Amino acid sequence: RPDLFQAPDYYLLDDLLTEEHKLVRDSARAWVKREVSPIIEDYAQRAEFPKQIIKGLGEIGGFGPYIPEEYGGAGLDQISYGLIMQEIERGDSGVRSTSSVQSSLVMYPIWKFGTEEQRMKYLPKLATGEFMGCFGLTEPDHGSNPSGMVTNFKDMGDHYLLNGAKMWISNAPFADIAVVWAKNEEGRIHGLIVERGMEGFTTPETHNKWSLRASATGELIFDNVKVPKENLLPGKSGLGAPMMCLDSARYGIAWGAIGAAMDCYDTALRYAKERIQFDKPIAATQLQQKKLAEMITEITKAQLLTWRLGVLRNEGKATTAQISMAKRNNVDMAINIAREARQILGGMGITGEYSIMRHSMNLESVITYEGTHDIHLLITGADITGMPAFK
Ligand code: TGC
Ligand code: FAD
Repeated sequence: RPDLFQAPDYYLLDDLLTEEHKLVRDSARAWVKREVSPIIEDYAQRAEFPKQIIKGLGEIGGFGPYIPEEYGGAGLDQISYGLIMQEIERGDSGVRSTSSVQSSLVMYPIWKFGTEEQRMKYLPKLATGEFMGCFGLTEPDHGSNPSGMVTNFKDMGDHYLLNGAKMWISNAPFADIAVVWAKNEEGRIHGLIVERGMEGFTTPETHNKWSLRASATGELIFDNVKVPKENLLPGKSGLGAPMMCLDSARYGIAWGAIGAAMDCYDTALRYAKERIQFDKPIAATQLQQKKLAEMITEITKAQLLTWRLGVLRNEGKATTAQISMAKRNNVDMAINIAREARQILGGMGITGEYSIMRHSMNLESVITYEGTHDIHLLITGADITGMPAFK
């Protein structure tokens, strides 16, 4: 019932937002209600990404919300960026994935580490969705530990020769460009822009996912791909470069997860008020009230945590560990709410008539990608003890 959606705002958080924040959020919300919610279940069932929404995603600031306007971005602050992610993920985590990847994993590294020529060539077209991008960090044998990657490139004088493979790459099957992280002959990680059509570059799709079905996932295979030298991102090398992109994307996911949780809570609350069993609404029973009361409590805590993180990001003060805490907490919160909300709907909860089961399955990917639930706990552990347990 997307027409009936209301965002829970139990602690009057709207008072902390500017008029611009509310305008940006409300436009994104209206667009999601109109363009995403009515069609997304069907696309998820068919395991297909709805390409017709790309233009609209660009128009609501879903591609590069905080990238400066001179490069085609929306030039917004971090809270607006977060609110856009929240509204998109209220519709579907897979659509938010496309937005996160394009914004924080493709546009951000080109903006931060690219040359002026690279920025002008790619960013305006990425901002409108004329170009779509993907981000290749994960490999078949190196997921949580990307520094072990084996994808590599050699300097051949007038070009680089790229070999290797990336796995689990969102948007890969249809992306026009890929920002790929690979090691040079000295073992140093660099970012390269690989374009569709380069000989030896293929992007086979990953099928049979039970999660994020409306998002296209694939591999990136590099078999002696000749990459022009001007496609190397010169501004930063080492694992820190992709990690900076992840900081930005994980921050957006922390907001996005709240959107998925809000939609589950809202749907469950409405259903519980209307569903009559034993001659009264199930919302009048203590057990269902416990579930709903705990949901709104957890959503409210996540909203406050994330709003504060947004302020810190605006001030340039948010640390990687603070972002990890929010990503981990909020996705875990959302997945638990999805599970409880599904139960409130009884048998109806397992159908595609309602969005909850789709959110629940989607969140299984969200809790794994961009650093697993465990890895984010270990990042917090390393931060507070100074003793990284993953070494
Ligand atoms: P570690 O020794 O900690 O660091 C290596 C070097 O990197 C630097 N660094 C950072 N620099 C800037 N910003 C950050 N956030 C940084 N984090 C690390 C660090 O200072 C160091 O620099 P230097 O000069 O001393 O060499 O690295 P480690 O190898 O021990 O790994 C740490 C660990 C495990 C936390 C990290 O590798 C990690 O986060 N792993 C999880 C992997 C992950 O998140 N992959 C995501 C792939 S992309 C994706 O999932 C997209 S999903 C699609 C969607 O978003 O919708
Ligand atoms: P592994 O690293 O093998 O982890 C398996 C388990 O071991 C996990 O539970 C993990 O927490 C645990 N574990 C690992 N190390 C430790 C440790 N030191 N201590 C304790 N436990 C540990 N990647 C990209 O680069 N680009 C993308 O666009 C992208 N999109 C994705 C889309 C989807 C739908 C999915 C599912 C994944 C995507 N990924 C992408 C990959 C994602 O980032 C990885 O799946 C994730 O980082 C985990 O890596 P892994 O799957 O290899 O699991």
